[in-house]
Amino acid sequence: MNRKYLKASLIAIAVVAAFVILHYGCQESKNLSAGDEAGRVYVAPGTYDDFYLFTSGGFSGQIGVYGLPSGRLFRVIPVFSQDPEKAWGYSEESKPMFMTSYGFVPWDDAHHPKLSQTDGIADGRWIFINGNNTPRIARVDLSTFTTAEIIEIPNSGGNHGSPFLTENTEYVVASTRFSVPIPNKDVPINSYKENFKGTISFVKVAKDGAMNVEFQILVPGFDYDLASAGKGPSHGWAFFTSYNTEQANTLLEVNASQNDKDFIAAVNWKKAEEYIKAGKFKTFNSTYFRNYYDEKKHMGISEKKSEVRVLIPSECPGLIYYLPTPKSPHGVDVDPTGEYIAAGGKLASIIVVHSFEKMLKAIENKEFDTTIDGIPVLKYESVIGGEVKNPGLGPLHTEFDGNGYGYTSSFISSEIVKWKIGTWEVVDRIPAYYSIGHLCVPGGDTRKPWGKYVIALNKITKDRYLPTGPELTQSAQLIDITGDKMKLLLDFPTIGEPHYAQAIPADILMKNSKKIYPIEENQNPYGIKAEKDSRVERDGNVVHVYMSQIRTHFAPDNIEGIKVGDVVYFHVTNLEQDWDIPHGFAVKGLQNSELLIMPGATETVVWTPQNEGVYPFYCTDFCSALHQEMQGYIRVSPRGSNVQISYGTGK
Ligand code: K7E
Ligand code: CUA
Repeated sequence: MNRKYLKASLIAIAVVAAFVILHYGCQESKNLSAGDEAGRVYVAPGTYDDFYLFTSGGFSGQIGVYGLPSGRLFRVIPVFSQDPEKAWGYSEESKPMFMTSYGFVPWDDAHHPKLSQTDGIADGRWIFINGNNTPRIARVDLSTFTTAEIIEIPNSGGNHGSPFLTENTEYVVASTRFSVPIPNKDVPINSYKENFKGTISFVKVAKDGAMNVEFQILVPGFDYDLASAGKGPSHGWAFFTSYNTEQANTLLEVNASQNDKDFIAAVNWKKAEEYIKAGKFKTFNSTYFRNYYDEKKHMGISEKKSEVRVLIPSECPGLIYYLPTPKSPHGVDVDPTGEYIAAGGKLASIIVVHSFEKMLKAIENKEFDTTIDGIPVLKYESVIGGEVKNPGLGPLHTEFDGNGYGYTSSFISSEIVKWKIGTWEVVDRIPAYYSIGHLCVPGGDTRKPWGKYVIALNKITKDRYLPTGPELTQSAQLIDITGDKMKLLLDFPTIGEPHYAQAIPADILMKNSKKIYPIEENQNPYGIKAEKDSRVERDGNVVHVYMSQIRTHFAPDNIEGIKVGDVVYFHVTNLEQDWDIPHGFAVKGLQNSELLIMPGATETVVWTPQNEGVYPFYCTDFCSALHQEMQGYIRVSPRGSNVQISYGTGK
């Protein structure tokens, strides 16, 4: 072999090697095993964290995903609010998820994440969360950590008491916080007592997760606040707190705090199913939307619905009863045995615990005080199971540890109070910093709590964090409950305002976590399966760009023939089939948001160029050592120019 040839070959090999290292270098470092020559140590998932914690974002409308016990934030799942990071609500595919009977509503106030259950135990398939403002329930798929469905709740003034679910995820429930005229109509507000009503909704969940508003119950015009479904012996029932039984429509702070006791509504939903089957419902014409994300099409689909079945309590004896409960109750929580129903009476000096068994007896013996709109009010003494004395001020929510203890958050005295089921004595208390709302024990709302921790979800942090201007962070606190005394382990800030949270052992979710979307299953009508299918097509002033991405280039990456006034659809398919290799897409001056496309997925963004010129586009996610090279140009010519569409990769 001549020396010149050998030298050229060696250079060629070196160039190829450098290219390979640059090209795949980043991915390699993500796949570290045991440790590498540089001394970097691989840490197996679960080394630091053995639980996932899902917190509601409150007014942020999203779900935060944290590890426990570290308190590290892993991800924010966009649910009800637009999120340019992931093009949620900006991409053409995700926009239909925000459709409602009020139009496109790109935000909400999300309070209660709730994990799907099988046999009363969290199973890790989905997490549901309520939209409080524009009444909706979302279902998030926990194999992809993305929002799979959002259904609107008709005939509701605000969906606060939601989405609490039954033992086998047969139903997620929803109750209206604000009573309104139903169906809604133009009436004087001071005709509240005669015109305003509440609704309690049962949303059926199919095997594949699809939701449907199965039926609603028309109830007196109180404020229905929170809910909890029965379990074990009380499976088949669901419980809803209500306040403002005074039916005030102004200055509720005074006017809705008159009655000594308000009610927990106990609904026999098995009975409701019988009434539905027997045709004892009224059909209301109510418009609402069901939006779901088709995982194969990579596309949100909006369905408009127009009817809902409504049960009227006075025509359905045995459907619903009121349990008198002091005073303006907020939370309601059923213990793991299914026998006890604890109520957080915000203005009460005790925690009231109703007995399910006594409730059934009282119903049988007709121990009623009175009847309201066909709903019997049971006698307080007949249903009471116990009263926890000295529970702190402003009790709100209770979770259970599975060892016979309840943990109640007290907002005003800012503490968690631990009490014993049966003896009703307070056995421990720990301060929360500060103003605790909900609290969460892993599985603490299920038949078999995992226990170990209680997480305080706090509204106010005052001096515990560095100041960040007029608003300080909200926070969670991790508290050890394995001993007799609760022990504070950690504070960590949260995304938005945490209301409720749910925790689940990591291994239940990890084994189902999806790594890629198989490209051969991609049915997006604008998706392409290979680079050779990439193209640009003009249809009047609409231009479709079918674009592919793979480390580390776009195809096409040079596009000409676009004109001012065109509406350009970039349909971008990420052809990667490797875990954790999303690519981004953005063009200069893009008016909505970048795209972040998962391996095997297609997403679309619309661009309307305003001025002639040459516009760069590029990948927004540092996907490999040659990420910066992942770029291209689009030439935009004046209106009426005769530059023809052309495109390519310059090969
Ligand atoms: Cu108590 Cu909206 Cu569940 Cu907040 S609610 S704290
Ligand atoms: Cu693709 Cu950076």
